[in-house]
Formats: sequence, structure tokens, C-alpha cells
Amino acid sequence: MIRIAVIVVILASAITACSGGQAAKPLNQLQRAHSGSLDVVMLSESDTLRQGKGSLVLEFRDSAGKLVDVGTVTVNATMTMPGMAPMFGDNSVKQTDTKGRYEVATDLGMAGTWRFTVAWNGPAGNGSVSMPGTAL
Ligand SMILES: [Cu+2]
Repeated sequence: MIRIAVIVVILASAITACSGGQAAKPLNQLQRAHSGSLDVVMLSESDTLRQGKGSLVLEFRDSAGKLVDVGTVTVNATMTMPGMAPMFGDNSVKQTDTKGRYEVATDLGMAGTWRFTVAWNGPAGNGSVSMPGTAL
């Protein structure tokens, strides 16, 4: 009887897993920073950012957790290393069909901890936050 229950549970979870169809993979929150009433959230399909070409998602949320359209967004990534000139990542930001959510194509030339500066200018005013991000 227990064995049947286990099989039922496994089948149920398999069906749940498949019912997503072509829905996007769930995203992991990598970082979150506040600026006034805005939360800036960095998300990725994996647990880290990727060295070389990769991608991340930025979301802007109000204190109630709702997405906020912030207009134009820029992302700069730098890495400082002792005794070396700082490195710069190459990021291109694209607004998605969902207001307040942005896709960022990243190109991070080295594994390690990068410092991201996210700036915005639009309906929610302008501002910027800084957050770390680890590329592997
Ligand atoms: Cu470096």
C-alpha cells in the first residue's frame, strides 16, 4: 500500500513537472538591492553568472512586490584586481514584454566577483544601485 502511494506521488510530480510546457525555466534570485521604495532583483537560470557570454534578468519591484516600469536601464560590470587595471564587462539590456523586467546579455571576461551598477531613468524617476555578481 505504501509502495502504491509512493508511485502515485512520483507520477503526480512528473505530471506537474511536464505541465509547464514551454514556460520559461524558473529563475533563481542572485541579488537584491534597494533604492528608495524600489527593489532591484538580479535573477538567473543558474546559481551563478557565467564567465564569457551569458545572460541575467533584472526586475524592478515596488514595496508591495509589484513590477515597476523604470524606463531605460543600463548595466555596467567591473572587476577590480590588485595590481591590475580594472576589467569591464559588456552588457546589453533589453526590455521584455513584461514592464519592469529586463533581459541582460552579459559578457564577463573573467571568473570571479564582479561589481554591477544598475541605473534607470524613466517613469519611476532615476537612480542606481550597486550589487555584486559572481561569474563561474
Ligand atoms: Cu578579472
